[in-house]
Amino acid sequence: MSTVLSASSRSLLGRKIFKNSFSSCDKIVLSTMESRRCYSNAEKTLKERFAEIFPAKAEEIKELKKNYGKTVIDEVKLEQAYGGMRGIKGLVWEGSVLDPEEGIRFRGKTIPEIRKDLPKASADSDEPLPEGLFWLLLTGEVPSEAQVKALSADLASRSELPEHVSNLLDNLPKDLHPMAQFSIAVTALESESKFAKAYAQGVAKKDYWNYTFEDSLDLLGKLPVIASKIYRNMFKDGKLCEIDPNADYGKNLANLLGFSNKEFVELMRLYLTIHSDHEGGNVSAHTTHLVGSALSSPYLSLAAGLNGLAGPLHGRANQEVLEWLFKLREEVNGDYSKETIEKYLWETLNAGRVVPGYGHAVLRKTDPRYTAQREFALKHFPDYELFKLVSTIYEVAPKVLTKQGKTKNPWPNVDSHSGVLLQYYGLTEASFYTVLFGVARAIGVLPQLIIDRAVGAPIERPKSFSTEKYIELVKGIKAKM
Ligand code: CMX
Repeated sequence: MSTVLSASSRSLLGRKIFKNSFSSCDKIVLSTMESRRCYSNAEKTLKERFAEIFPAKAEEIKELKKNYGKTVIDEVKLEQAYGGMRGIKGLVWEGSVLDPEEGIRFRGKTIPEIRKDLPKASADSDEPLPEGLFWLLLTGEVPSEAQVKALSADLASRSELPEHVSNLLDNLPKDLHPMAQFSIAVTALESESKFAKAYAQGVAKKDYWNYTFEDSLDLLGKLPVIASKIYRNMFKDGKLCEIDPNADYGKNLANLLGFSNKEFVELMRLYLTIHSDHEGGNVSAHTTHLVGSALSSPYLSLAAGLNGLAGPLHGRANQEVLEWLFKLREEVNGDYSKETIEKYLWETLNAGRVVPGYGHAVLRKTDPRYTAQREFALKHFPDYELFKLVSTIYEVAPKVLTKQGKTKNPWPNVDSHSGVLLQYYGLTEASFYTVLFGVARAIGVLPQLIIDRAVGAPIERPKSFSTEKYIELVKGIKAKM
């Protein structure tokens, strides 16, 4: 059974909270009348606010380029070209900046600040609404409670899957990895792309963002249904409950997956928020942005990003962590002493494998996303066996990795903790975990795609050299010194 909301009920939902709001593509361009309406920023829809904000942003970028376009902002060493381009400045990402010591800031806000400042679902809810973060990432503003509610309703109203995508998912081999299924379904949604259709009809560049915005919200609305369909098809009875038009994004995702426990709903809100964005250079964010720069639709761009997220050194590390933990549990037979865990860590390293969930390309301290999840566990299930195991590993692994002397960051990252939280609430199928990361990542990367289109970002095309050319280059530079 699929989730269905008609176009008319969608538009009703959108207008229930803001009677003047609009969200569908039939009102793509803000009319003079709409732009003259006089109500406060706290009443405006996301699309209205973004339409007001981005011209100033585009102007700011234009001025910056005019005044400082020739300013040198970085120098590149040869080792960086061969070292995964680590640390080279050259990307623009508005939503977040990652500090190696402090961790991520979303539009200037740390994770504790986000948890405090973003609107909540209700008075008895502690965790932020991820759709509120989407608003913040796109506009730089914290939305009002009513604005987030309207956005939740708007996203729920866009959740219906086209029949061909539903059938496609139902007919994929049950042993195909969930991330492959996820990427296939998102790619197949290309049939719905308003951007692709508008582009084929010759839409002007200044209007690209409108269609990208609509595709992005349509896509976000459908992701919980796709993810849950994959989960229910692979691991449960294949049936999906109806989407609740009055529920928030995290609650709908939890319900669709088949988990109505209140704490699990809270976990989903936290999970989606903290996994969303991690500045622009990580594989999934960079890939989505890169593919989008060729004017591929949000569907094709996100699918490309998801394929990157599926790699074991990136998002799939959350699955690897669980598999590694289970092997450890099996091997140590209930002995969770530090000595036994240290021995197991060395066995992993000596076998030439990485310790999943530890290390990071940018971070040099414990990931605050890890800390947020640890706090959640401490609050809700401090005595859970797997949580205690993860905590003991946290005490041992950094020392072992430091002693090994290879990794630049011996501290845990986000993936080190997420699986244990899901295990506690009964979502035990680890191969599915990266799909949840993917739903969250969409919340982080789609705002930048909309911004890219709004400010007319160019196709991305850095320069590459062959090794022969680099040898020529460095020898030439040396000779001149
Ligand atoms: N265990 C063992 N060795 C590790 C390690 C770990 N957790 N982290 C890094 N190293 C090794 C690297 O493999 C590398 O070895 P070589 O010189 O033999 O190639 C060396 O230490 C230096 O690597 P680094 O500069 O510290 O790390 P990178 O920026 O190259 O890579 C990352 C970063 C995350 C891929 C790496 O730390 C890793 O493989 N961690 C385990 C997988 C993981 O948890 N990934 C999830 C990251 C978060 C996410 O994207 O979701």
